[in-house]
Order: sequence, then structure tokens, then C-alpha cells
Amino acid sequence: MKKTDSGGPSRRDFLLGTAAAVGAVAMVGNAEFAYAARNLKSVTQKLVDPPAFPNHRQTVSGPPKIVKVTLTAEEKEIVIDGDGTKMWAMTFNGTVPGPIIVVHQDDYVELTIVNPSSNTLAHNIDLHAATGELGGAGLSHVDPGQQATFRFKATKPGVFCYHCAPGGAMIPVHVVSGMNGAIMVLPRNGLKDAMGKRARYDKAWYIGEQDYYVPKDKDGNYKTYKNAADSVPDKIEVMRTLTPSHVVLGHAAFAYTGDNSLTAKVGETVLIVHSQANNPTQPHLIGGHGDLVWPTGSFGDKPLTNLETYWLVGGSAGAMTYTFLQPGLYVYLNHNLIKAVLMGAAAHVKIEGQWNDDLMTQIKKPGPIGK
Ligand SMILES: [Cu+2]
Repeated sequence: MKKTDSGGPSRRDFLLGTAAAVGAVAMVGNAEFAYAARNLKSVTQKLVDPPAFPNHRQTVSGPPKIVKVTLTAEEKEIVIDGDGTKMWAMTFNGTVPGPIIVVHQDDYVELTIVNPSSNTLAHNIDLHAATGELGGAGLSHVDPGQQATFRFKATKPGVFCYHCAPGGAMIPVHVVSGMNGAIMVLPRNGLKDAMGKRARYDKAWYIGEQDYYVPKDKDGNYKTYKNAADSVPDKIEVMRTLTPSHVVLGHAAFAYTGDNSLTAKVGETVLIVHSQANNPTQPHLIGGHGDLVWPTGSFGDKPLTNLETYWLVGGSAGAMTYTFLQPGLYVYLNHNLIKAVLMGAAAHVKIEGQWNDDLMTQIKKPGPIGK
């Protein structure tokens, strides 16, 4: 790994060595604060593959809980476009993006990270929802063959991204190899609209946007590698150009189209959480709107209303709700249309229901001009 880490020893020490030192302090902790969670009930959250959400309640009563989740680092070769381009992905639980975790404000997340011995690299997790050194990256740093568990209190309501951050150049390498996801921390009494009234949703989709930097050989063909570690030096050279080879929603270009399209019915309200751990983006639903939008991801802030497109800064997650009013095909995309159409950051949304002529109707079919 040293060979490929162009960050040099001082930056590695800063990003990793310091983490280990601070982690050691945190581990001995302060008893007064360390065991506030001691008497709380634990539940295990069954994480699911995106774009699905785990089963969850939109509101809760009673004391906070300890929510146990396990993320397993999995290095795997995946196909990232319709041409069959292969890339060694670095994943949480085998998916790009990693699964979305859902808790409520003041719950404790007890996270176990597993790095199987079949992997070639060290991994960890920095959760933007966590308060404390490096978002947990120091406490969760595991080599192949190791696992670790740490706990944090989800004090801030909103949607946040998480990502692997194992030190130096490996931080962006792992992030742009797919090792990122999101966590949603719901207010205990649910989401509120712009007037302060309860805002409910019927279903929820988690869209992780991903930029990939796949190296090409001298003939212009995408290169393949024998394992994840082997792919790193060439990948760093492509990353330095800041020009991705692919920008996708999910694990591959146009992953959520055809049989994998997102589906809902007229009248249903959908919460769409969108994360981008490395670059800014501009989510847009062609044919619909963001009825309520939290562009910064903070559920402590009033949502914006009726947006066409919203902005999402790199290294964050945002959320919107939309109640579908018309059946048919919608496209959910990054409204940088070059990234959407030429690079793959677009998804199809199929809505069933009855057409409303009042909202849109065809007056005259296409025909010769002047007739
Ligand atoms: Cu990693």
C-alpha cells in the first residue's frame, strides 16, 4: 500500500496515525459520558441493498435505542456499464453505494465493521452523522482478517453520507471505488413540512451517485486487474485528471432502468435520499418536482418547496419528497446532462395510475407543418 500512497508519511501520520492515538484516548474514555447508553434496549437493523430502505418507523416514542448494524468490506469486480466494463469495486456489504442506515435522533449506532481475510486492503468508516474523532475512522480501522465495533450517538437529525477513509491517497481511492453510503437520522417525531406540519412518505429510495475513474490501456480499452490493490496505482493517475470515466446512480451506468426501474403509484409520496461522497451534483426529477427539499440534508432546517432542481455539495446527502400526480415514465438524474446521458447518472421512474388531462394533455398529434 505504501508504494501507491503518494500522500507521503507525514500526511499518513496526520490522517491515520493521529486517528489511532486519539482512538486510544477515546477507548479509555470518561465513565461519566461513556455509558449513557448502558440501560438502553438494543435492536439489530437488517440492512438491505440500495435503492431500498431498511424497515423503519417514521416516528418513535419512548427512550432512544442502540441500533446495531454490521458493514462488511467486500472487494469485488463488478460490471459498471452496458459495454461490460469491469472495475474492482470496494464496497460496504457488497453494494455500490453501501446500504442506507436509518435511526432516530439520539439513538446510538453500534457499528461492527468486518474486513474478511480475502480482501487485499485495510478499510474503515467515517460517518458524517457521528460526533467524534474522524467520524469513527480511527476506531474502525481494520486490516484484512480483522473486525471492530464502535458506537456513536446520532445527535444531529438529517441525511449524511459515510465513506471509507483509510488514510492518505487511499481515502479518495476507496471513495471513488464505491466505498460510500448514507445514514438517515430522523427526528423522533418525524419530518416536518415548511409550515411545521408532519410530512409523511409512502416509500423511500436511496440513490447513491458515484464517479468512477477507470484506467485505459494504450489502445483506449479499459484495463482489468487481478485484485483491488493491483488496480490502485493506475486509478490514482486517472483520478488526478479530475475527469471521471463514469458518473452513475447506483453501481453502474443506468443501473436503475428497465427491470430495475424505480416504481410507484399516482398519489404516493416518495422520499428520495441522494448522496455524493466526492463531487457536487444537481438532482432533478424530469416531469416532477421536489415538493419538499432538504438540500443540505439537515432535517433541523425548514425544507424548501416546489424546486425543479436542487444542489448537493460533494461529501453530503440531501433529501426530497414528491407526491406523484401523473402516470408514466419519469427520469431522475443529475441535471448535468452530460453526466446523466453520456456517462450514466440517470434512473427511470415508472408510475402507474390514471392520467389527469387537467395537468397535461395533447392538443394535436405531431403532423405536417401547416395542416
Ligand atoms: Cu476501504
